[in-house]
Amino acid sequence: MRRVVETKPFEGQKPGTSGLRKKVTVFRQPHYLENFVQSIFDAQEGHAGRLLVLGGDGRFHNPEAVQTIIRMAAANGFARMLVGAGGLLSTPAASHLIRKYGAIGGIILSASHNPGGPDGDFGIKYNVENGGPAPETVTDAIYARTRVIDRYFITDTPHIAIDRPGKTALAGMVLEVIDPVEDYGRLMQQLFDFDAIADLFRSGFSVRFDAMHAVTGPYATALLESVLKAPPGTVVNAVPLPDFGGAHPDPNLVHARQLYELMMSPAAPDFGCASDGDGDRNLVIGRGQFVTPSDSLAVLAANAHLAPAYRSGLAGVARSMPTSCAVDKVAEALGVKVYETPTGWKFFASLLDAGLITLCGEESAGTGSSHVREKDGLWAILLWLNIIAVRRQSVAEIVRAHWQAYGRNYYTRHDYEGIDAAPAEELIADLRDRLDILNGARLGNETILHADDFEYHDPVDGSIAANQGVRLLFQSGARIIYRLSGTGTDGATLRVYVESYEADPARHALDTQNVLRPLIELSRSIAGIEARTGRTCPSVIT
Ligand code: VG1
Ligand code: CO
Repeated sequence: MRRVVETKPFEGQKPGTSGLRKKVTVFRQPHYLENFVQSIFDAQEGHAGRLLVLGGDGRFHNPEAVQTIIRMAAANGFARMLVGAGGLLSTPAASHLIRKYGAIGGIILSASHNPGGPDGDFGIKYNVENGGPAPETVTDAIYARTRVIDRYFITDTPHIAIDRPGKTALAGMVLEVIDPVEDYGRLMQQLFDFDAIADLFRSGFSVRFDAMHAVTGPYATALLESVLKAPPGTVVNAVPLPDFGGAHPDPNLVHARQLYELMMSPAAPDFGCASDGDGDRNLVIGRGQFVTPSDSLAVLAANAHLAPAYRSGLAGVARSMPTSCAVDKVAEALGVKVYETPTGWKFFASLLDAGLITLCGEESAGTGSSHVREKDGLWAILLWLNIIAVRRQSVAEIVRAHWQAYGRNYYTRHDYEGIDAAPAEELIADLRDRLDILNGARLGNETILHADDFEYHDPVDGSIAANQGVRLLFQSGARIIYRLSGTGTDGATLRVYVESYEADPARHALDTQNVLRPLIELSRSIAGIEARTGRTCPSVIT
């Protein structure tokens, strides 16, 4: 039955971040998970009698955490819970369930693209009633609670079977275990022309979807293979594993190397794609043609009207500040507004709720739309396939025609991972201190037109998010941006984003790192990266 357990305040998530991400070893400490879950519940007034959604990406510690959270939800007076069978739900599927069934919110167990396993990472995200990540008012309230918490509620229920769909009663709460794919699959069929995509597959168009042993395996297998009849084996690494098979479930050119190499080889299928741990990111690679996430957002915005859900056009678009300006050109051509937001999906969710935008995305391989309030990996891949099914062109043809029409934004992100937190913070602080000097500075062939620390004013609720990254905007249209990651669990990660614009089609097939080399060198010298961090090169280039 319901038990009250005494506990002590603890260090929860940092204010301003939308989830708690820590090593599994931290989460396994007595009361740690319980404290955070109780802090979430305590911060949500009126949760008694409501519905809660729960699922995760299947990583190590997922099963234990699901058991604990179900017992705590029952003890905290929730009326009903929807839990994905096997404890699985992708982030976008959880967002959809919250919205569709009117839940007060949902708990998603994932550390996204971070590695899993006993020595890997675990995480909890809390999404609110609109299906999106908790806004700062809520995360601040949760944080405040973690500083004073002194008890949590839990039931003594023995192990709860959640392997198969079904309904049970648990200490006054109705627990519904549901197929994690069904509702989401139905939504995708409403948005896209599944007949056209099935025709494309029937014509011999070949796809490889790398699920990276993470949560999208069951989703992609159900939709691509069972519904759309792509040949069996189209989805690889399809079974979610607690340690993702020992790899990082991060769909970038480092961790999805095998897929990249296949796509650049003579054996390449027509379309290669991948998603991350919790299914909200996407990577798209055509035969011989890598698509940067920033370009992907721009191409999807320019072509979305070819899919049924977006036939009547886009209300507006949004990109995170570090994302390349490629989509801005499309918005201009479409005559719609483009919003520039800080990194993180909660800012998009506010614009989506207000109906100001239909499509949005981030350079970190996240793209999404008004259909949910999270980025959605499989959705982006299906939109690409719907567009190809209508245009009947290869990815390379579509991307090159796009550059021809709008110009090309050469773009790269250099990550310096696992550096010490103190010098990383000093590096950013020092850039902030020098903004006045940088403003108008002439550096080689480039002049900085504008230097600032990005500050966002939400047009819907007027809230302000300051210190969102140092921007150097050059006269040529080039940009260099510096910010520190908010999602790592080892030291600090410095992200440097470098971009330049090229209108001339004769210069559209050049090597990105070569084109950007002078700017990359500037980015290193302006911030004194080597002197401050000891790093002579980034650990990940995307
Ligand atoms: C990273 C990405 C950011 C993304 C966030 C969550 O954050 O850069 O664009 O929104 O991860 O993605 P940061 O602070 O490390 O740069 V996921 O797939 O964890 O939900
Ligand atoms: Co993710």
